[in-house]
Amino acid sequence: MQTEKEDEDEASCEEYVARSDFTGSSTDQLSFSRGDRLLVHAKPSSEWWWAELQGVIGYVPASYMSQDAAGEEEEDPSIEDPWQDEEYFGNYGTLRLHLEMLSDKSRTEAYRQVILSNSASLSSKRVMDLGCGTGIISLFCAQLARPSMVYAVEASSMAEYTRQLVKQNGYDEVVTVLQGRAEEIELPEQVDVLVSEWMGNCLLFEFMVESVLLARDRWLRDGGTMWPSSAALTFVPCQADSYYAEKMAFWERPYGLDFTPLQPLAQQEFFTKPKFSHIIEPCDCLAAPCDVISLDMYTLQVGDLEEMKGQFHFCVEKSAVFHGFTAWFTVCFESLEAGGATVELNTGPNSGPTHWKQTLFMLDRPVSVCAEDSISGTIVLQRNPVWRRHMTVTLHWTIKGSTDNPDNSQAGTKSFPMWR
Ligand code: GJV
Repeated sequence: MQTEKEDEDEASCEEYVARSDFTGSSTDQLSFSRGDRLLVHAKPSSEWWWAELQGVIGYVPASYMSQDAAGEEEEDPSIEDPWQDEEYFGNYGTLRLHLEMLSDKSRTEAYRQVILSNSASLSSKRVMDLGCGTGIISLFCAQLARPSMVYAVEASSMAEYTRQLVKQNGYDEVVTVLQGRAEEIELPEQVDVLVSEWMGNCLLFEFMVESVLLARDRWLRDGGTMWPSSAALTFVPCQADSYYAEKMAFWERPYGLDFTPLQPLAQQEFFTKPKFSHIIEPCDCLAAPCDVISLDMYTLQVGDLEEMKGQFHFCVEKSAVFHGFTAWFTVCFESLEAGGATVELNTGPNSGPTHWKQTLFMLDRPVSVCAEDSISGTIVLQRNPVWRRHMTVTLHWTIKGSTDNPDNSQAGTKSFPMWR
């Protein structure tokens, strides 16, 4: 295969310019600097290309490559907005996503509960609701408490309707809708409480949390309250029999024919990226879940988001086929009163369903594990340096057979782009 490629006409290579620095994490990946010109020989997947730099060949992440006209990379109009705001806020300007979020009872009731259980303390407080959407949290504040002012900030065109909803419900004295990016709007004063529903799939995807941190540093008074106050990403090794059967085992003998040559393609197509919208049953968990990343919303810094690392150690509880890992998140809302009850929104399999569901990371090959085996390793969430709402989740794991099962030891590693 390799030699055939080399025989190919030089003209089949394309020149690309690196958009930013990259350090390869294995021997078959190239390292390069922003502005380097690379010759791309092949594009075996949409994420990883086979490229050449100064005579050295290796894999490069496709998202770092830009096909600029020579020398124009500094101000190339083809470099899209790395936040993809037009598309992002365009989507939030329609009802589809708001309907999904408002129909999510666990989510919406959790925020309602936070307001309700703090209603006395919210009296005369100034609140900012960042990314208010249709304004539901701001409306709960006005309906259930007596804040002095709620600033409802929304960048999408939904803000125009939110203003109408506020008026229609008679709360326009309390709720002020500000249309614009939270990073750009001006408030007349700082606030006592910054509330936002910013969590994405696998907690961080979309990176709306960055907007929340920037608003915190600018608009939250010293000693003010963040809602949520903390967040955690939880991981568990799991079986995923039906998903595996549907996408991979299917090719073994459909209609009495051997379709297994398609399995590598199936792996590439279905298991390269995580599966959003997975629903894991508690019985699919092979061990007790473990928090791999914890965020303190008071101390977290924007720079911390570039790379977040965590560790896990699981003790397998039953013999099963280990297909992958499932992730979900929990956020906590501390009380405004010392000693007051904390409200929690848990999106895991032992809590009520939410529109986030769970996120499944499939291994390339399932592994049979037994009770008492251990699965330990690390997780790294690497924010995409170009596409700021995206990230790559890299997992390293080691399975150690128990003393009864010492042969069952192996290690693996896999990187999952979400999505770029
Ligand atoms: N400024 C203003 N509104 C925003 C911003 C921002 N920086 N970022 C997102 N929104 N939990 N993953 C708005 C967005 O338009 C949408 O209405 C809402 O916040 C997203 C909330 C749910 N998304 C999420």
